[in-house]
Amino acid sequence: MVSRRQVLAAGAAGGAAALIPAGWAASGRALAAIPPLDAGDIPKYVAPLRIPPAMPAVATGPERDEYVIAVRQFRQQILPRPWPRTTVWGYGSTAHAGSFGCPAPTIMARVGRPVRVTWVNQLVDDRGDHLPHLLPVDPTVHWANPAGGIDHRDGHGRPDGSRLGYRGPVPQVVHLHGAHSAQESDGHSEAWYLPAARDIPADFALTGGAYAEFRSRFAERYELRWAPGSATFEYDNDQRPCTLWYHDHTLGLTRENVYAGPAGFYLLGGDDLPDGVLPGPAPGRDDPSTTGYHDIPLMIQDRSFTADGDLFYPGGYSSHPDGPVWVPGFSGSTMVVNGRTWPTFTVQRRRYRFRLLNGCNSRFLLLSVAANATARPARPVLPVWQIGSDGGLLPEPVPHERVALGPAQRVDAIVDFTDVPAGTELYLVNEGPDGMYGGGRPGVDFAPADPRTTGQVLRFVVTDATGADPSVPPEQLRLPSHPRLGAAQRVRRLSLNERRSGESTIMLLGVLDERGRGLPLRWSDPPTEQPALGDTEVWEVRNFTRHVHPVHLHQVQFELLGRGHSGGVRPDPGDRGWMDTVLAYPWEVTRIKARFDRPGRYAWHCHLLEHEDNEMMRPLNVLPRGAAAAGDGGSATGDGGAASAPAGPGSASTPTG
Ligand SMILES: [Cu+2]
Repeated sequence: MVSRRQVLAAGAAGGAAALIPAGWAASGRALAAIPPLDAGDIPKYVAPLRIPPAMPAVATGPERDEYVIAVRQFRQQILPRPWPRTTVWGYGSTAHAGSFGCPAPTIMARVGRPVRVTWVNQLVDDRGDHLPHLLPVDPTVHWANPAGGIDHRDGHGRPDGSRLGYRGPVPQVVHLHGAHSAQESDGHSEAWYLPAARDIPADFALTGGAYAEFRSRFAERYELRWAPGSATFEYDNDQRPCTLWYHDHTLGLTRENVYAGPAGFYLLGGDDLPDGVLPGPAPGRDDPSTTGYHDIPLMIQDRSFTADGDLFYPGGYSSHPDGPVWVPGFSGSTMVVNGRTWPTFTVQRRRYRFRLLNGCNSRFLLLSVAANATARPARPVLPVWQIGSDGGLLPEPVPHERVALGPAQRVDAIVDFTDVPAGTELYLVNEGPDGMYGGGRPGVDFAPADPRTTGQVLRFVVTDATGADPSVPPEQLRLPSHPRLGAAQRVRRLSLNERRSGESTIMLLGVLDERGRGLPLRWSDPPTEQPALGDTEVWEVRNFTRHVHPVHLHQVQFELLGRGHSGGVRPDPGDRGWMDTVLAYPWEVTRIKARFDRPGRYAWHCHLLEHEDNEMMRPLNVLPRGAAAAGDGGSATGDGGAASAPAGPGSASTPTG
């Protein structure tokens, strides 16, 4: 049993790396390995902020833009010199060897024009042999499990005695997070594929259980058959302009695949506002090298490193004798923005648009702009004007002193440096916790992140403006109105639960039983969330755990209706836009509304990647009209102010009005 005291002691000795508070680790011995690189020894604000360029396309045209994007292994200067470059994985265009990066180049898309991407798994060495994972892989969780062959893929594997666990070829599949994708292009967790390597053992499964079905569906729709080691997805871009991101989504391996680096932004532009109203531009595909950017994505991630500058992720952690075992949460010891630890960004005295993304595995961020990097509580000196959330612009700009950002969430924000004297240094600071988040206020309900390390994110150095700023000040900005969803046909009552599993406590999604208690279900249990095509549903998600979980639904952008003990508390202004990931607070009911208008197999899950990878994910199957099965967790409609009363287990009933 790891006590809080032991963990803190280990953290102090090891540079507060890989904290696993008692709340995350209900069992297991003390950490077997503490990374030797002390984050306090890394100088901050040395390297300039990296701004991911636009992803090169292989073809553009009126019908669609086409890309061929691979994931490869390479080295990138993430820590400041003289530390060596870090070996990472990342995406880039196969037609441009220099384009690979972490984060990857940004895919620039437009509403109404589809994007087709062939995603290639190129985790192979120079000879074409497979590369093993950069990090320990627990083969015993419910995961892709290629070594299990056709019969045991997408199941639990066996430990093979290695402390690093599975060392075979690494499965990959890409999910465009927040996209309104057809099922075959969604990046389903069981649609993974191995690289087309020379040395794959003959008894391995080359693809996940859903791959062949989605390959046929894609071939039927587009007359294009996926090549081995790849999948081609088409994104229709038939949704509001917004900030999406793409990342790996392999069953039971997402935490380590994403941690190793593969992720990028996908900016869906449109004409919801005239050009120039918002700060811009963002990087474009054919920009001259002198272009100044004022619309900048910031992917914020926590990472730990070894003394050699390699990525560190805990392995061999538990008492399990046979190899690495899943950890219930992860907190890195450094903050990495756009692929560099604690970068510095020279801004002009003008407005900037920042697409903030929390790309951490488990860490919650509480961000503000302060003049003092280490004072706590932080004293914000500039408001962060939120203009959008996951799914597009908000009804109106919302000024925040502090912005809360859970894993996978995006905040589209404007920061106005116009009145800041040149020469001023400001800091983006983080007061979220160095461990599991249960809600509440920093310094009152939990200790904020270490102000010397993970409590700092990015430095701004303000300089004079070199040109006029045509953008509208955020306090005068009028945002376009957006449609609200109509009445719901169904209310579904769902649960977030904590259960003992062997030596660990794991988190599970589920429904409610007849007494209104959480009835936890695993990924492989029969599907319960099966909306009828075209239906609008209210989901009431009861959190029976001590932790905040970011709940993500595929296919849809949803509205948050209410929170609180009965789900009747109106959302904060920043939560009144469209979202694909919502924070579900402990002991509260989080009520959301969504319309499911694409048929097929999708998923909903917790976006704490350690949770998602160990069963906190459930099928979301949208059924053709008339095919909605009984036992799909529905109940009478009730769109009003509060949660509906519990009914039978997974009971389904028709709407009453
Ligand atoms: Cu969770």
